[in-house]
Amino acid sequence: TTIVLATRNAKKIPEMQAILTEAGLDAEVVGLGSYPDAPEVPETEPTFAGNALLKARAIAKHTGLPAVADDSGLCVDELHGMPGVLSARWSGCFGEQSGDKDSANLELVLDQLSDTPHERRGAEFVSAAAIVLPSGTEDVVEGVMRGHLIDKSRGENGFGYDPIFVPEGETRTTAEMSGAEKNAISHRGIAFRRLAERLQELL
Ligand code: ITT
Repeated sequence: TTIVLATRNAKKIPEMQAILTEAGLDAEVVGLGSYPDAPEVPETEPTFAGNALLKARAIAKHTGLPAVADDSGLCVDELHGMPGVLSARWSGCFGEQSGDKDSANLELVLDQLSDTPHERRGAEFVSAAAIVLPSGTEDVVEGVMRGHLIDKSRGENGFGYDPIFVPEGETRTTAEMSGAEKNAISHRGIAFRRLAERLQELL
C-alpha cells in the first residue's frame, strides 16, 4: 500500500515510514514532493485535530490514496497554550518577516519568557495525526510530550523549537537527541504509533 503523508516538511516522512515499518505495516510513505500539483491547504482551524483533518482530506481527494497528515505545535503554559496551532508562523503573527522562520519563532518565545523563572517554564509539544481513506473513513489521534523550556538554545538536531525544549525526566534538549531517541518519546512519535495501530485495522 502507498500512503501519502500530507506534508511539505521532508523530516516527517522518514519518521512516519520508520514507525509504520516497526509496527509491521507493509506500506510505503510518500510526501507531497511526489504530488507537485497537490493543493496548498491553509491551516484555518483552531485545533490541531481540525487542521490535520483538513490537510488529510484534501490530499486523499487529490491523490485517491489513503492520506495521513499531522498538525503539531508547542503549547507554552505561561503563554496560555500559545503559540499552539500558530507555532509555524508565530513570529509572523507579530509582523516579523525575517529569513529563518524557525529561529525567529524560537527567539520570540525566548523573549516572551525572558522574565519567567524555571518553575513556570512548563510547555508541551502536541501532535494530532489524521488518516483519511478514499472510502471516506476518517480518524484522528493525538500525542503529547511534556517538558520545560530553557533560556538558551542547545543542540543541532531536529527543527523548530527543539533547541530550547527539555522533555520531562531528561536533561538534554530534543535537539541534543538522535532522531530515534526523540521519536521514542515525542508527541509525533506517540501520535504516529497510535495511527499505525488504526491503519492496521483500517487497511
Ligand atoms: P506541514 O504543515 O507541511 O506538515 P510544518 O513543519 O509547518 O509542516 P506544522 O504545521 O505541524 O508542520 O507546524 C508545526 C510547527 O510547530 C513547526 O514549524 C515547529 O515550529 C513546531 N514543531 C512541531 N513539532 C515540532 C518538533 O518535533 N520539534 C520542534 N518544533 C516542532
